[in-house]
Amino acid sequence: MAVSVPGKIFSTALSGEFSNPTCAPGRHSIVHLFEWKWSDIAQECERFLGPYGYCGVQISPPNENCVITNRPWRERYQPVSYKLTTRSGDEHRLKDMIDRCNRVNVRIYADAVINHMTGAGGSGHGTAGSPWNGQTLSYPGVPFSGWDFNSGNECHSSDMNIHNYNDANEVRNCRLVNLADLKLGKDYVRDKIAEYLNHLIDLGVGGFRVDAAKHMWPGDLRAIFARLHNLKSDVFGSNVKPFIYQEVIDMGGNEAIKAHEYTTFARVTDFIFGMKLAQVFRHKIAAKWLYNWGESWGQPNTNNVVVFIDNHDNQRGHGGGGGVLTHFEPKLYKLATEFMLAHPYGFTRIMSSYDFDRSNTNLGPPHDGSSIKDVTINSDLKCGGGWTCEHRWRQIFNMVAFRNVVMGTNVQNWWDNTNYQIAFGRGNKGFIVMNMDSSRLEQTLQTGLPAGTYCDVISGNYEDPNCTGKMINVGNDGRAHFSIDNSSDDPSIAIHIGARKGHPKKVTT
Ligand code: LM2
Ligand code: CA
Repeated sequence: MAVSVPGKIFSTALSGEFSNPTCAPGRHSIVHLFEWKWSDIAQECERFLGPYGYCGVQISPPNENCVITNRPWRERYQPVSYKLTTRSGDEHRLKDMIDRCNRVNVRIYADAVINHMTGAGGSGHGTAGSPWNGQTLSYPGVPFSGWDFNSGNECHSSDMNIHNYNDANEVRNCRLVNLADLKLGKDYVRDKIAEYLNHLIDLGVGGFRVDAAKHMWPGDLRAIFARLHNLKSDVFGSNVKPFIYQEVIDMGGNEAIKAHEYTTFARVTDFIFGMKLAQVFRHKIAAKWLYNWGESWGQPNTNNVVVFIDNHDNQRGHGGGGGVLTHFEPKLYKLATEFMLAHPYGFTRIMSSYDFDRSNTNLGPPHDGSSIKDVTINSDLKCGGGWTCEHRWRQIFNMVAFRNVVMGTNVQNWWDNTNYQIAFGRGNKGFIVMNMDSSRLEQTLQTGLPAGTYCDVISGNYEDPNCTGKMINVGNDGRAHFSIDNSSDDPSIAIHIGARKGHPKKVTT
């Protein structure tokens, strides 16, 4: 059944002041290098992310955090001050990384934890040596004191914690898992946070992921963002605002807080995306329904979202819950990621993980004593030493390039077998065929592409002048024959004009 779907990517909806990704031209995806050291990220920008067409990197929170026994990853979500020293490196390393990445056209987006400080209760010293006391709410490294936190005046729950997600006041003024909740209505608090974010902007970052945005009033966030500097003009040009994407977990249910409260000024992370795609690739919803993927599935406007298959929380059953696909199920994970990158909806983020035992969801990154280990790179491009590096999987990095090459085109030439075999094109630039069905796919399809011999970028690479994987011949009529064994590890084929024999290879536009 051939259906033509009118594409919808150039929306008329206004997007916010901070919604524009600040990628270098021709680049359209970021990767979260979760818990990597700054020195490793600097090298990764130069040796891989730049050459392979990535736009940028989401880094772990760069500010001082509390030190927890066995150094779980989650200690980095308990700020002690805004000094730039963590297990990933100090300010000098951070600056070196930002400069080196910017030089090869890769942007840095910092994870900004600004809703709270450490857990209330306990005391100690942070990763930069600053003392903190969660009993008295004293954080002299900023400095913040008890006056700077929400109290019983603002939060009316029995124990100061959040229990009722149907009460917006409680969700925003009480404590998220007992974390000391900052009083963001105060100018002093807003100023300190803006000073921190401006420090990062002046070092050259391109923007921020805002942690726990659901737990902050949109008006408070706007007041903080209004204080932000423009990005460094030598890198980004003049009058460019930071790119901001806010973590708002809105599954489309009945909770009090909705993603759309935040999308008039910046983007939100779209949690419906990974949940629904997991249902499709786990055979709970037939793939043919993807023909109208995007807003029709209850998701925000394409210009207002950052999309992803999994993130550092939901891949281990934290925030936003389980059920998503992860690197632990590589066949389905690759297919879902290929679909995400082939489809025009949203601004795409790739997760790059480290291995962990799923019975210990707190386990920190590969380490030697208290130091994070170097990321090791094998001769086949993959990583070793416990680093998973999904962003280096061929099927994924080649589809990052596919997305760059087809950007600006609509979904066209949709085809499905009424079940789990689907195919679609992107203008006259790219075409993908996927077989999640229980039988072989054997089809001649209209690709919309110019005649020629194309390298399938799922089974191999285009190494000019050769394809290392399958080759697909597109005839003068735009049609090509596809044959996909459903039991193969990679039951999909993707071709695009940046990997066409006899033409120069392209990974960006
Ligand atoms: C986020 N987004 O809104 C992060 O993506 C998520 O990783 C953070 O939680 C959360 N918000 C707060 O920044 C993680 C982790 C929690 C952990 C917190 C703080 O998912 O489990 O909470 O970081 O480290 C932990 C304990 C919790 C305890 C709390 C305070 O798990 O039981 O609460 O610390 O001591 C008593
Ligand atoms: Ca709050």
